Amino acid sequence: MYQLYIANKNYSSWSMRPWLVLQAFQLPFQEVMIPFPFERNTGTFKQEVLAINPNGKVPVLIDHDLMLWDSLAICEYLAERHPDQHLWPQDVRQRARARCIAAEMHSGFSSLRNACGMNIRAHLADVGKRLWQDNAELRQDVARIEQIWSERPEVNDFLCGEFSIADAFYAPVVTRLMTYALPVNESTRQYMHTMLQHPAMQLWMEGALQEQAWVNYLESYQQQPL
Ligand SMILES: N[C@@H](CCC(=O)N[C@@H](CS)C(=O)NCC(=O)O)C(=O)O
Repeated sequence: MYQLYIANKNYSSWSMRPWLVLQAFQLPFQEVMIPFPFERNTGTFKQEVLAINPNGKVPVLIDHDLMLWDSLAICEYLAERHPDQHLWPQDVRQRARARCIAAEMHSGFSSLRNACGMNIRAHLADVGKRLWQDNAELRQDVARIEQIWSERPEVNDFLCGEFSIADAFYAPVVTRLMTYALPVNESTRQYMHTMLQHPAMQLWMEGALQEQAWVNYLESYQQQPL
């Protein structure tokens, strides 16, 4: 049984990725939630994470005495440990593509990530409209994502055919496009629909919507409701 340490489902996009992989492939795991504090650098979040991971971040996967602290490395490890489950696509060309696009997400799209933080329960269409007008780099990030998504094998497919680690890496983008109501094309909307039908995606989003915690430093666009 693995243990996966995560932060709030509403906000923690890096936690979401390996969680979706574990859940989608029904690998045995126990979720351990360490919620973000109300304000940055307050509360016990950092101490609790540092107690298991010197890098001070989540997600963290524990497998007996092995501790892994990076979302992509965690997914690679799970793929190695469960080769029959095909966490990466079976086809060698799709597998290579899946690795490229997961790596591109892991190391890029900083404008989208910075301007449109994941916030599943929020509705920030007005903010999204303003950002879309003012932020050319955000528009470029979304255009590149739409290009990647449009190259999936069939319009009703996941990014590289069957659901894979690549889809888990783009899952937080699906929620961001909804939260900020960014303008996207028909093919993108179809992929979002495919992802939103996935039971693991639905489970994570239900969990996010049930959370009550307000993390002030991740809510730059709205005030805490009274
Ligand atoms: N490259 C890391 C990024 C992990 C990361 O930035 N995690 C955030 C949560 S989504 C975190 O722990 N932030 C807490 C902090 O920086 O204090 C990964 O892919 O796992």
